Amino acid sequence: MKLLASLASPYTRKVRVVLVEKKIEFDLDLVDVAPIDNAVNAHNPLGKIPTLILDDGTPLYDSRVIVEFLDSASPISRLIPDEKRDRVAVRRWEALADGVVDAGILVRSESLRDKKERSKPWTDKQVARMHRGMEQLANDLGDKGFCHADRYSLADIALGCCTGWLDFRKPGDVDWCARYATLAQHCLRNKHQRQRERRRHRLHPQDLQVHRRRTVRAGDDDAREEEDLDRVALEQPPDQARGEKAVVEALIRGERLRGRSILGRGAEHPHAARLVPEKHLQHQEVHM
Ligand SMILES: N[C@@H](CCC(=O)N[C@@H](CS)C(=O)NCC(=O)O)C(=O)O
Repeated sequence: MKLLASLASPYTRKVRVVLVEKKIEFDLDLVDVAPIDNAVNAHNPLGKIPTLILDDGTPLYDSRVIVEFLDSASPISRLIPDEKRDRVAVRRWEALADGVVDAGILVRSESLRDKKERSKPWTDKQVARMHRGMEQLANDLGDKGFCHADRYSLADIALGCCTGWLDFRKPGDVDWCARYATLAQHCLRNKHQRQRERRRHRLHPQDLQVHRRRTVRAGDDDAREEEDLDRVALEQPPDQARGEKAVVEALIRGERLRGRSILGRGAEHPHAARLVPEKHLQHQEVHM
């Protein structure tokens, strides 16, 4: 599958982190969505990124639909709970974090217009919306380690992409992470914890298994820091990646997995059974 993306896009980053957490292999195509005619229009009438193109050519958008698809496509690292109320709570975190980013993007776009064309009341309204959103996120987080139910979920990813982007672009010239320090700390804590987990499994950069191909270069140098974070997240041991890859590929093809039969070569995939217990392998289907 192929992700049409830009390295600086916070919504795309959310999808990239989910792909990495789910250990799903993908190609990354960097596209420039600024021109009226761009490479995304042919796949997504809205001309927006992220757009995910499945192996059969089906395009998926927007980021919330894509993450839902990816989470249901593989049982590895479930990020959206099954239980309805938990599910809604996690999706609400995502909606709020994305909503703050939506307002931040409007502020940034306005600031890029010619000075005499800018509207201060419009910018003020969006900045006020961002502050209300950040306050709500900070209140909801309190002193908890994770956004929802004491475990890492899509809510933590969405929050991390939100504060990461605010720190990167600083829309409205506000130092958002200094102002909402608990939110920034949550993201840093999560990032370091996940880096430690990967180190504990003795992962090295040369073990990188997810191949990233760039067919179009957007030339956004500002995004180098974003790329570094993903590079850390992309590390995983090769044998584990191979075992998981077999499972994930089968699931994405829509095959119903039963026990270990689809893996067949259990000995060649020592991690597959551990990572995907039989009870999880049953009744698994790709939901579109
Ligand atoms: N709600 C969408 C937002 C996507 C979005 O606005 N992406 C921006 C990049 S960060 C984009 O493609 N903008 C192009 C444009 O508006 O022309 C999602 O979650 O995927």
